[in-house]
Amino acid sequence: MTRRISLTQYLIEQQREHGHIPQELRLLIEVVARACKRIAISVNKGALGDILGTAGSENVQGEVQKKLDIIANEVLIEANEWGGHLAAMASEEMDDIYAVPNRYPQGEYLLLFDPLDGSSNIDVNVSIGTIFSVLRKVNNARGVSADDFLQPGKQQAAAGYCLYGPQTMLVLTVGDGVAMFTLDREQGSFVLTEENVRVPEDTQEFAINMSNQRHWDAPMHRYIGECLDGADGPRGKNFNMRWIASMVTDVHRILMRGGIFMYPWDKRDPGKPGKLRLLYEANPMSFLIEQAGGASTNGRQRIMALTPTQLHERVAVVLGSKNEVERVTAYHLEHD
Ligand code: AHM
Ligand code: MG
Repeated sequence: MTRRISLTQYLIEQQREHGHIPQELRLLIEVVARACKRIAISVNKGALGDILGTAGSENVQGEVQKKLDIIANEVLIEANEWGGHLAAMASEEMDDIYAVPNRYPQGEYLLLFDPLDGSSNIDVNVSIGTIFSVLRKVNNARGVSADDFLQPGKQQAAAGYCLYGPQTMLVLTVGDGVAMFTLDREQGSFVLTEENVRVPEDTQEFAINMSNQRHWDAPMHRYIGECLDGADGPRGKNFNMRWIASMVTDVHRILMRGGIFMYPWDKRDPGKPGKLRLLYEANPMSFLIEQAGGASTNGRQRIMALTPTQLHERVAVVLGSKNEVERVTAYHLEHD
């Protein structure tokens, strides 16, 4: 059975015994966790907290913002701006970066987040989440700009998500495997419930929005076609399908029992590399999946090796059980 220790104790062990994280990073993760607890309270209130529905505004990507998108974004900023660990934050819901105001001390870290992932599920009471990623500001010059955030995902110091589901769970990596914490509401603290999470290398379960099938490229038709052919087809086995439309929830299932998640490039908007955001969604999820022994590519290259050129850059995503991700990637490379 997993040791029942708190997130604080886990992080202190990472700092003290394993030397994995400096104190500043530990405190930063604790603040993110505290913000997620506040978001969880709002999520749980639902209609009683007047948090459902749209806010009447659009984000930089032209998507209609939900009230909860905005609330979660504000909670994360307010919780993190004064602690002294951060130089700036960037969010899926903000056009530009948010530099820590001058009245607070400046730290060396950069925090990136998708404050409320799975927005289409908010109003229908289906699991949603918060995704976060931590980078170090490598440029020592004074001040901070969007360019400081344009680092490949392999440079992440930490990443994780908080899942607001039947249980509220925080899932974290600081580059030493993946740990999962469940919120104990009576104690008000996250308690370690899963350590050394491993994604099985093989799977018979895929996650993709099948309604986009007609827009896919040939390698995706081939891969999914073979899965659908089942035991009589070239794969010789049957596949099951799941699609929650909350990446946090689909990735959580894959961390727990394996599977492959795909949001590929498609012909609806040929100039757009994919739907999901590299910095706020693909990189942190790739870090978690790789730390659990899985793989993550954009169909051709390792996602965490990509150097972003803009803050809100999008990317195609294929992640999860290693052998399936390698197969999808090989199909793309063979086709090129
Ligand atoms: P969001 O950050 O605006 O919620 O969008 C991201 C979500 C992912 O969580 C999910 O995998 C995907 O969008 C679902 O897209 P679709 O509705 O096209 O199936
Ligand atoms: Mg999202």
